[in-house]
Amino acid sequence: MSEEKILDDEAVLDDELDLTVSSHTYDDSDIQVLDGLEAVRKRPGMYIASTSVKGLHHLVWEIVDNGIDEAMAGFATTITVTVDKDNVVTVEDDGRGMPTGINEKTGKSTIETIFTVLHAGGKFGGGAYKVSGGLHGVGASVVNALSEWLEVSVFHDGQEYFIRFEDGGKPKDELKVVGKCDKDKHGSKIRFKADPTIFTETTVYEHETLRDRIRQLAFLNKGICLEFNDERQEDEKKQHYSYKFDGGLKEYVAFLNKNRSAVHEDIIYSEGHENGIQVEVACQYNDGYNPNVYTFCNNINTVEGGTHEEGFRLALNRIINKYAKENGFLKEKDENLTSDDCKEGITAIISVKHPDPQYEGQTKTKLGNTEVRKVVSNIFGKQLERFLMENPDQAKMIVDKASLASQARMAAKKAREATRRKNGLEISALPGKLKDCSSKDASICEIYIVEGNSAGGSAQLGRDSHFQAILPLRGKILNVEKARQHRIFENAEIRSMITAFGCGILDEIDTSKLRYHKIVIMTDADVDGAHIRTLLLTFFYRYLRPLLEEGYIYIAQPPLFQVKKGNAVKYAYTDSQLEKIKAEMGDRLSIQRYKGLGEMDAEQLWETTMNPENRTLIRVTVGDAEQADQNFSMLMGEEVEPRKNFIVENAHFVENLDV
Ligand code: 28F
Repeated sequence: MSEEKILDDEAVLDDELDLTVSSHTYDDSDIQVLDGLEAVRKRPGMYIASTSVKGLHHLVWEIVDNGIDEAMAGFATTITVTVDKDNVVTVEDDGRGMPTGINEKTGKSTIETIFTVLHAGGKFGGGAYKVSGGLHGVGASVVNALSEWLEVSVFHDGQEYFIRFEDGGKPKDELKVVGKCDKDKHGSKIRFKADPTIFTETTVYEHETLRDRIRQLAFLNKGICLEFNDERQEDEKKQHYSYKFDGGLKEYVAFLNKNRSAVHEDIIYSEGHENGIQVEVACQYNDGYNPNVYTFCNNINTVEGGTHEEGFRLALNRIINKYAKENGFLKEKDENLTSDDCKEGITAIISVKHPDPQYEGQTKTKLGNTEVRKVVSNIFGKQLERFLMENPDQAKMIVDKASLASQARMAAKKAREATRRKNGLEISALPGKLKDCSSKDASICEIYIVEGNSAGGSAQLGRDSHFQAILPLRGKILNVEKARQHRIFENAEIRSMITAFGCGILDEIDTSKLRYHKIVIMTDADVDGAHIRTLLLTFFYRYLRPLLEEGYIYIAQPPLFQVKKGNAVKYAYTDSQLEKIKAEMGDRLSIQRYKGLGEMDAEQLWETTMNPENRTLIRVTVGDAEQADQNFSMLMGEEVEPRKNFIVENAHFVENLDV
C-alpha cells in the first residue's frame, strides 16, 4: 500500500466510469445514474447482505472502510463513528478530503459522481486497490441509494464543501463551499440516515455490534485510531471509545487470551510482504485444548479459512517438527506431530491484504488465491523459527505441549472408537437412563436433559411420551474446557448424550441424523443449575457446535414461584411477574418459592415447563464465534477472577424466544 500514486480526480475516476457510463452521452449517463441507484433500491439484497439489521450495519462499514483506506494510504490518522439519538450515523476522517473538482465525464463534481454512480469510488485511493471493504465493496453510492438522506462535508485549504442527497440519493443542490474552516483542517465527513422504507425491520444500530467491529478494525489496522461515540447511551462508560493499537495483531491476541493462562510469555509475531501481498500473523499458546484461529483478508473475517490459513498451518507444523527433531524433542524414528497437535490451545490471528482477493465457499468467506499459501508460510515460518531459536525456554513449552497433544490424540482415538458399535460406524446402543419417546419423527421430538434423579422422575412422569424423551444426568458433567479429549469420550454422561442425539460429534457430525429437533436443558433456577447449564453449553459449543448454529438447543424456564389463593394457582417466572400477579390476585396469597425442579410434582412440571401450550423455551444461539468463545473460556477456563462476575449475566449468548 505504499506504492500509492496521487492522481487528479478525473484520471482516477476514468477507469471506474468506463464500466458504467463512458459509452453514453452526458444525458444518457445522467439517466443511467438514476437508473443505477433506483436498481439498488429495487433490489438492495444484491448490493448489501440483506435489509435486516445486518444490512443496516453494512451501510456503516461501507463508509468506514473508505476512511480506513484513506488511513492505510497514509493520509488519515483517525476515523470517528458517531451514532446520534435518532440513529443518524456520522463517519469522519482526517484524510485529504474527497476531491472537490469537476469530473469531465459526468460534468458534475467528483463527490456527486462518487455518490451517484454505481461502483464509482470503489477503487479509490489514487490507482491503488481498495484493501478494506465489505464483502461486496459496493461503495458509497449504495449507501446513498439506501438512505433517506445523506450529507457529505469535505474540509481542505480552509474551506468547507457540502452536498446533500435526499430520497434515495438525489442531489438537492450541487457541491458548494458553505463556509470557512481552520487552515489546517482536512478530511471527509459523511452523515446519513438509513431509509426506513428499505430497512423495514429496524433502523436502530446495535451498540455492541458497532463497538466490536470498530475495535476489531483497530486491531487489524495497527496505528490507526478508531473512535466510537454512541450518543444514545445513558451509561457514561458506553458513550465514548477510542481504539488505537500500535501492536496490531499482537495486541489482538493478548486481548483474546486475557482470560486464559498462557503457556509461554511472549506472543509470536510476524509481519512482511511479498508480491504485493501483505501478511501479519500473531499467535500464542494457552493451557486449553482448542485452537482458536481467526483469519482475515482485507479486514474481512474469512470464517471458512482458505489459503492464508493453510499457509499458517503448514508453517506451524513444518517449523515445530523441524525444531523438535533438531533439538532432540523428537527422535528420528518418532512419528511427526500432526498439524492438529501443533494447534492445540493456540490463539492465532492471520491477516492478509491482497490487491485482488478471490473468495470461495458456501458463504464466500474462504480465501482462494493459491499464491497466498506460500507467502504466508514463508513469512510466518521464518519468524516462527527465529522465535523458537531465540527463546529456547518458550520453545520447549510449545513443543512439550504439542507432544502431549499427540499422545492424547492417540488415546482419544481409541476411546472414540469405543463409543461406536463394533460392526461399523453406527453409534452404540441407546443409554439405559434415556426414557425415549415413541415417535421417530425427529422434527417433533424433544429431549430434556434434566439435572438430578428426582427431577428426572417428575419429568418422566409428567412428559408426553409420544414426542418427549428424558435423559437424567447425575450431578455435574465433566468440564470439557479443562479435560483432554480421551477423558471426555470416557465420561458416561457425555457418552449418553452423544448416543442419544445420534448425530455424531466434532467433524463427523451430521445433523440430519439428529434424533430430536429440540434439545432442552432443564436445570434448577439456582447457581448450581446455572453452572450445569454452562457446562452443557460448553460441551455443545466445543463438540456439537452445528446444533447451536442450527438452533436445536434450548433452555427450559421453570417457574420461580407458585402463587395460590384458594383454588386459584398461578406461576411466576420472574420477580417482576410475581409482583404483577400479587397485584392482580390481591391479599391472602400463599407464595411458594421453588428452589429446585424436584419440588414440583409431575403434573406441575408438565403444566409450567414442558407443555408446549404454556411453557417458555429459550433458544440458545451462537452469535459471533469469537465473543461466544471468549464467554466460554471466561466461564469455564482456569482463571477464576473473571468468572466471579458472570453468573447473573450468563444469558449473554442466549436469545429470548417464545415457543
Ligand atoms: C467518512 C469516510 O470516505 N474518506 C475518503 C478520500 C480521499 C480521496 C478520495 C476519498 C477520486 C476519484 C476515487 C483525495 N485526494 N471517509 C472517506 N477520503 N476519496 S474517500 O479520492 C476518491 C477518488 O474516485 C482522495 C487525492 N486522491 C484521493
